[in-house]
Amino acid sequence: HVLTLPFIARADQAANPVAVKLLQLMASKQSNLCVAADVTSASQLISLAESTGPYVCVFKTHIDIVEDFSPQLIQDLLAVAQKHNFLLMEDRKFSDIGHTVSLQYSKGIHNISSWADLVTVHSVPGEGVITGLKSAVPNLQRGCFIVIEMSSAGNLTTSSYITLSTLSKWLSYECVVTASMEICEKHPDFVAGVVCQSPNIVQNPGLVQLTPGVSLDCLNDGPLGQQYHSPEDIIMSRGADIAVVGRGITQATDPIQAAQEYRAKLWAVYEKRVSS
Ligand code: 5IU
Repeated sequence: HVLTLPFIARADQAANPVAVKLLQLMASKQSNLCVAADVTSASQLISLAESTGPYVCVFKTHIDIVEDFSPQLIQDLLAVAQKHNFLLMEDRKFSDIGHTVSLQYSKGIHNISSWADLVTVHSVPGEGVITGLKSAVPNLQRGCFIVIEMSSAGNLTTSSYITLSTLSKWLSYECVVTASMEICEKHPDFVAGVVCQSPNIVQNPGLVQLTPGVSLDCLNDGPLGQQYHSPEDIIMSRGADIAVVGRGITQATDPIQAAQEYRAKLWAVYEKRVSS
């Protein structure tokens, strides 16, 4: 079963080169922690990468929120990623037609495809969104994660309230999951994994499950709609391979200590899962 298979064994079964690298890196670095670097200045972004870098497998950015962005920031980020051996994921959530996303990916001031090992993408537009992204990077080793379920309250990607009266909602949810997984299977060279909240969506051991909404201290962020779960819940019950932690680390009094604590707790649950 995919959940009890060690990352290193799954690396052999991954078709996307970034997924292979990621699974190997997670095993060697003993980290299934992705930090969500939702910060708005270049200096904050670099200092967070420097301080949490030794403990993470993926450093996830929203590059469009950086107010003093410059190409130098990318050079600095790449240098820190190499120094501390982590991958860069731009959480762009591409969601337009293929032609447009190919331009958003490889043009404009952020030139995402030139530096981000991984990007996130919504499956809503259909397969063209993947072929569009792929067409922009024919010669680069790049990968994407397809968003299937979100962590936010009231999101339209949940099947959790199945009753007869909501049967049609449940059926359409099942269709979204099935169709999204079909897109994954059709593009194994480019799809590294999926973003979701439930186990059993990922059946292919070569695909990685990334799951946001993790906190040791909070259950939610009030009216903003985020919903948090414990490391135990996210790795064991929800099937996450990689857990995404943002404010639990970035807003901690001591982000280094928080990153160490999240890494240790998340890795311990993964070890328990593979030995069960
Ligand atoms: N993120 C989510 N939920 C999702 C998806 C992405 O929270 O369903 I898809 C992103 C947003 C943010 C990070 O960058 O993950 C979580 O940050 P906090 O741990 O601060 O809530």
